This record gives sequence, C-alpha cells and structure tokens, in this order.
Amino acid sequence: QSTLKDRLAELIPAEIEHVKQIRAQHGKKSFGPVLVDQLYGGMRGLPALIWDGSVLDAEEGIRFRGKSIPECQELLPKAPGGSEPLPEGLFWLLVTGEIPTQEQVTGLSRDWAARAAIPEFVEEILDRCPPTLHPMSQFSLAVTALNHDSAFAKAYQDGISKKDYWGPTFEDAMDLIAKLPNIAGRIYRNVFGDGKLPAIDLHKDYSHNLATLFGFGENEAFVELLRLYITIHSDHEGGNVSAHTGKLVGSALSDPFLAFGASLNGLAGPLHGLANQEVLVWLRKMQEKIGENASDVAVKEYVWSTLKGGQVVPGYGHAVLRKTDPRYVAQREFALKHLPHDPLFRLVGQVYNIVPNILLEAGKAKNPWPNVDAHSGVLLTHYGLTQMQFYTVLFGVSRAFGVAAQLIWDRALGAPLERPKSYSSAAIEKIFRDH
Ligand code: NMX
Ligand code: MLT
Repeated sequence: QSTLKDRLAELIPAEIEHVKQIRAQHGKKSFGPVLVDQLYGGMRGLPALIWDGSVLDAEEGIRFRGKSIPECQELLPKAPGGSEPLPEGLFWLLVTGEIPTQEQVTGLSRDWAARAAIPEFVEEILDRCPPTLHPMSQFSLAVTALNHDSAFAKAYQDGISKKDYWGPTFEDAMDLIAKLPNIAGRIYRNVFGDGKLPAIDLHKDYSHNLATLFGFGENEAFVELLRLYITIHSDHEGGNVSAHTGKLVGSALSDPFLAFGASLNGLAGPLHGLANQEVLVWLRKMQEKIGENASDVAVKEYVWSTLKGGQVVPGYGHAVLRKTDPRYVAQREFALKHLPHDPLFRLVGQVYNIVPNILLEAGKAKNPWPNVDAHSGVLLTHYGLTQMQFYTVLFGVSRAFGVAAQLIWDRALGAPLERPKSYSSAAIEKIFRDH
C-alpha cells in the first residue's frame, strides 16, 4: 500500500502535463467580461483562481473532488463502529482525488499522531497569552510560530530547486495538520480549564485525539460529530477569505505555517468563520430577551429588530450559495439522529422556518438560506463544549485540510506569485470617459 507522499509523487508529473495541455488548448480563451461592479463588489463571481480540492455550486453546494457530502459520508473509510467519514480519508481525497483504503487512512492517523508534538516555545507562547486574548488570535500566533521549524523555509535557504518545492511543502502541510490538535487543545484548556493536557494516543484517529485533548474523548457521539465537523468544514473552493488568503500568502513562497496563520486571521472575522460564535451569541441574546420556548411571533420580532438595528442575522446568507448549505443539512441530520429533543436544536429549527421569509421580505440578502455556521454551535453546545468563543478554532482546525492540500499542489505545479491589477476610481473614470 502506497503512502500519501508516494502516491503524490506518482500523480504530480502527469498533472503537470495535464495543466500544460489545458493551457495550450484553452489558455487564450476568455472567461467572460469583467464588470466594474465586480471591482467594487468584492469580486463576486470573478473567475480568478485555480483550486483543485473542491468546487462550489450555487444551488447544490460543495463537492470535494467531485463528491458531494452524502457521497463522502458513504464512500470514505470510517472508524470501527462509526458511521461518519474519517477526516484522514477526506484529506487523502482532497490531495489525490482518490478514495483511500482503510489501511491508508490508518497510516495517516498514525503519521499525524507521531508528528503531533509542538515545540516547547510555542507551548510557552500560548501559556503566556492572557485568557482574555481571543482563542483565534492565540491560534494564529501559535501556527505562525511553527514557521520556526518549517522544512520548506529551511530547504529554500539551502537553495532547493523549484521542481522539488512540493516535498518540503508536503512535510510542512502534514506537520501543520498534525500539530493543530495540541495547539487547539492547549488554548481550550488554558482559557477554559486548568491548563493540563492529556497526551496524544498514537493508536487513535485524529478526531478522537482532538476530542480527548478537549476532555470529551470518552464520548463516542462527540468524536463522531468531530469527524463529520472536520470533513464538512475542510474546504469550500478557493475564493472564500481563509482559503484565498492562504493561497495568496503561499504564492510568495511563505511556508505553509505562515500561509495558514494568515488564513486564520481571515477566518476570525464575523462575516466568515467567527459567524459560528456569533450565531450562539445571537441565540442566547434572543433567549434572554424573549425567553426560552418563545412563540414564532416573538422570534419574528427579534429577527426584525436585528435587521432594523443595522446588523446581519448570523449564519444566514452566502456570497456564492443560493440554497440551504448542504453542510447545514448534514449537521441537521446528525442532530435529528443524535439529539432530536435538544431545546437549542429546536430553536435553530424554529429560526430556520422564520428567518428566510424575513430576509426575502427585507429584500436585500441575495441568499436568505442558512449557511454552515447556523448549526455548528448548537451541536457542540449539546455535548458540553459550550464556550462559543472557541468555536471558530474548530473551524480553523478543519480548514487547514483544504488549504494544506492546495498549497502542496500549488508548489508542485509551480503556481506563480499572485499579483492581480488594481485601479483607482479616478483611473476607472478616465478609462470610460470617452465611452
Ligand atoms: N442578515 C442581514 N443582511 C444580510 C444578510 C444577513 N444574514 N446577508 C446578506 N445581507 C445583506 C448584506 O449585508 C448586504 O447589505 P448592504 O447592501 O446594506 O451592504 C445585502 O444583504 C447584500 O448582500 P449579499 O450580496 O446577499 O451578501 P454578500 O455576498 O455581500 O455577503 C455574507 C455574504 C455571508 C457575508 C452575508 O450573507 C452575511 O453577512 N451573512 C451573515 C454572516 C454569516 O453568516 N457569515 C458566515 C458565512 C459562512 N462562513 O462561514 O464564512
Ligand atoms: C466557507 O466555508 O469558507 C464559507 O462558507 C464562506 C465562503 O465559501 O465564502
């Protein structure tokens, strides 16, 4: 059975030829006009990036290497007795486009567990952070500091040839993913517990170890939730803020730790990954204001008051999606199976029946339907992970999978420095003055 690195080494030469052929055949073809509105409008819909791990369809949602979430749930290897996909398998799929065997997935679990230790100075950085520093800022600090031992940065200093970039990038990508549980676990225990961490078990899978570090390793349903959670949050094509930032920073040949540290800073924004925290804050405020088991009328009034206050309803809307996010659906199905009577889950269901109609009536949001963040916090809360300021860290652990996979391919395919053209408003007026 080949390892992931062996398999990549086999795939890379053919993919280099494949890309050459695409560029020879289609390289000079236009992808359609660019509207001035797109320059001012956050580049919505502008085709600008290559991203192989996943593609997002506005109606259908995400497909990882062509596979929908239900297909991944069916096809990817599971833990013994489990029914959710192991994120190890999803990473193999993102990197190679192939479904791995159980043995290959176990190999990745072992490899990541063996690489999981973080340097002592990174532990000290985290231990010195005030508990009032947001967990995402701590996370980004620690990931950036891992650059100290980057194989890519060292190889570059030693004069590595361009054609060999992918090897040390692969090693850094694997180290990055492997070390995130110890970083996330340490932040969680420092901020919300007594700072003491159990050791990684070299024979357990990634999600089991992550759950153990948080103190929930004995709860098999929670471990299953983490497997699903990491899988569905891993990748959402290339244009979202965290993925695009990682690719952009990586294009300067900053190593994967620097690149993904930058991704995390983008994920920490409330319109992106922080929305999972914001949803819980918003639901709790709603409960304080109108009580638990509130009527539909009271919930409607609360939603309108949010909009009238000039705020967004967190967890709703999307820059690309125009239907309910299949990641929301996957989490809803998990909840229906494992926690159908949870009161907060019932509130999320009530909100789902109410918010889209209000957003439609308000008439601004292009997509009134829920996104992934509308559901994730409720599931974590159910199992006792109630500290909402921590939720985006879990999104960050997951997003490393997608960004790392693309960074490996970018270096393998010799992706150039990203440097699009910008214009001033004065320049745009000048260009179109005579038209
Ligand atoms: N609540 C209230 N207003 C909204 C919402 C919402 N959930 N979604 C969009 N709008 C508004 C938006 O603020 C904008 O208003 P204005 O014209 O005054 O600037 C208008 O509707 C048009 O926005 P869209 O073109 O529909 O959305 P856009 O592509 O600009 O932004 C989001 C997408 C996701 C940033 C936006 O829908 C939003 O702010 N949602 C709430 C925050 C959220 O859930 N973010 C998480 C996204 C998923 N993730 O994990 O990253
Ligand atoms: C994501 O998972 O990155 C979010 O849904 C945001 C996006 O795709 O733009």
